[in-house]
Amino acid sequence: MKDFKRYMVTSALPYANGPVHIGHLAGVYIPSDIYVRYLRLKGEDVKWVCGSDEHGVPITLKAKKEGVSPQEIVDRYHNIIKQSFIDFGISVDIYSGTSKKIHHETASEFFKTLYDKGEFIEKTTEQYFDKQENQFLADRYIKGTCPKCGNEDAYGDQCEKCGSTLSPTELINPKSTISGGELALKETKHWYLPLDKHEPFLRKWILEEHKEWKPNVYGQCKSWLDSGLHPRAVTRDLNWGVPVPIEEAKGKVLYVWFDAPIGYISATKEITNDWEKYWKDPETKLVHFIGKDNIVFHCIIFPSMLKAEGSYILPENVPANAFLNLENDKISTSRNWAVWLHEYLENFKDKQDVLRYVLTAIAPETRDSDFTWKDFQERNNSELVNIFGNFVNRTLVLTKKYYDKLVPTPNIYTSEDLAVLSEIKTLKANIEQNIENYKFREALKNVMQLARTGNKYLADTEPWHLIKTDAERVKTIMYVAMQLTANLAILAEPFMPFSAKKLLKLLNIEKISWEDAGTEIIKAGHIINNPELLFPKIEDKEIEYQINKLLKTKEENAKENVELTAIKETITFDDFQKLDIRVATILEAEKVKKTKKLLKITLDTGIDKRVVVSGIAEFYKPEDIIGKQVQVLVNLAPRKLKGIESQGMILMAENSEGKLSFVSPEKGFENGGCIN
Ligand code: B3M
Ligand code: ZN
Repeated sequence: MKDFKRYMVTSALPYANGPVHIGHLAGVYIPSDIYVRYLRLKGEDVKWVCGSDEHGVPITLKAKKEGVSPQEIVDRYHNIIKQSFIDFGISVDIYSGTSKKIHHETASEFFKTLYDKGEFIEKTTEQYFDKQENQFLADRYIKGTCPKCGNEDAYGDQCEKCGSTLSPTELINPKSTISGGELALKETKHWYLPLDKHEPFLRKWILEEHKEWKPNVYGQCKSWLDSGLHPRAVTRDLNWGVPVPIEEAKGKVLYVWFDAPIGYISATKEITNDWEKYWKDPETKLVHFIGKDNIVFHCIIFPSMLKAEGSYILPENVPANAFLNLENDKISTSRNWAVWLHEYLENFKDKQDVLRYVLTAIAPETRDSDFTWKDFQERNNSELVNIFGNFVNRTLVLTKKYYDKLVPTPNIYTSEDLAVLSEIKTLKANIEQNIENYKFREALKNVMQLARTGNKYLADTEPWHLIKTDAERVKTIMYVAMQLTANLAILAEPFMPFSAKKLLKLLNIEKISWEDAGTEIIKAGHIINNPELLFPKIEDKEIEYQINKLLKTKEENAKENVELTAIKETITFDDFQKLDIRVATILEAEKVKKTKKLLKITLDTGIDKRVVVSGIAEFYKPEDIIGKQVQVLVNLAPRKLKGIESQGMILMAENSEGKLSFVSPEKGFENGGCIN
């Protein structure tokens, strides 16, 4: 392992178009906070930066919708996010933002350097232009019919029904999602970063030199590299962002993913004149904390930019996490399926550490994980209250009771005492190793193990009985328990800083450092303060309140979905008459190979036998639907899906959650019967 002189830590810049929720905390901000707090306690030279990502199309759209300027949106959410971070003890050295002048200058300069070095290629291509809105559209804002599965709601970059990656020009009947209007292809010139040129370097740097990266990160990089890199446009036709600093590119801005990571550098400039030391000296260890959807940007694109620039160091590690779900459902801002940090605090005042604890204990470090309110309560009551809190409280209360808050002088240690004291050392070493390897869940388990050890030690030695028969022995026991408690205050600090601080106050200790941990920290004769409870119990009714709140959200979403799909535009009877819908019976069904959703179904329509390919495999097993009667649109123009000609469409009902169901006639209807 290389020895580093200093650390530069970055955490993904949250988009300033919404508040932050538990998923953000669990995935990125708590892990990085633990890491940095640990480094600081060790006395390392570390800078940690974050800020809002204030560019990009979603922000401009939100602004348009509300009839305000993008800057207004950005300022609003920047402040909310910043406050949430402060409230939860996310101890960044700076929470900046990418609409600041210093960032515009830094990003602009960075682009200019690459431009002058000839690191870009220029390409003129045809892109979709929304005539009504008078703007080019990002792929996500174009919708149309998927050429592969016929889904009419496919996006310009992806079809969510069949999972194919698309480009907007592949869509049939593309429309603007902003104006709903027609699109025209128009020529436009952009600057591309030739990732293909950097491929050999990336292969060597990641695949050979960074085999220690987390398997999910390494694996994603490998699969990107193996499928071949292509030039990637780093400019956009948009009026919100960092203007491209060349004459020819008037009216264009830098692609948000080009400027955002440079935001890390801009923010560092704001906090130290020595910023270059942190970004350019090979003795600096650069670590990016991110979520899994940002891997390619931090492992492939940003490093290519840094490499092309030439004077920067590259990240030593990119410990990306998977996603956190909420009550078994994907967290979603648009469906309001989230626990928002500012709302949490309204209901659980002063319980930041409980959330920090639970989110670390269930952190999505290797795969997606699930937050449930029941588990939250359970972990608080049976772990924080019963184990950690209980041990600490017993130690403090007994010390007050037996010695009037004075730490007693120990006598000779028994093997039991020595075992406990040496376990502190072992656990400290384990915690260090786990934190340094980004295994924060494990590290937290080590901390809890220390509290468990303390509880067991007291339960085994029973000072409350012994005090009547062997008061001298109790002095040693309480002295050892006190050392354990003080060690807990240090070792738990990175994870639960508020409780650690409170505990230190109860112990009447002012300054701590990581170095002290593992030793006998509190001297005999030291006077502690009056005991107080660290963690109160969480009652059933508090949890029921949260669960009900989520149930309400579910109901509202369902209602809204029904409203959304309720009424299409009016058509005439003649329009309807054009549809030839028949009753048919399913004769055969099988899965279409290499697809998740498609079934190949042979039908008896009463008129003929025909094959239809239908996207229902997630809801029906082939063997279960043979013999079933369904409704089929028989005069739909045939089309090929995965090489199979589909001659019609089975009508399905879709509910608010996207579940599909056949619309079957009552039993035993004759095939070929018309629906009209
Ligand atoms: N703004 C966050 C996200 O994808 C994105 C991170 C930028 S880090 C430079 O949610
Ligand atoms: Zn599709």
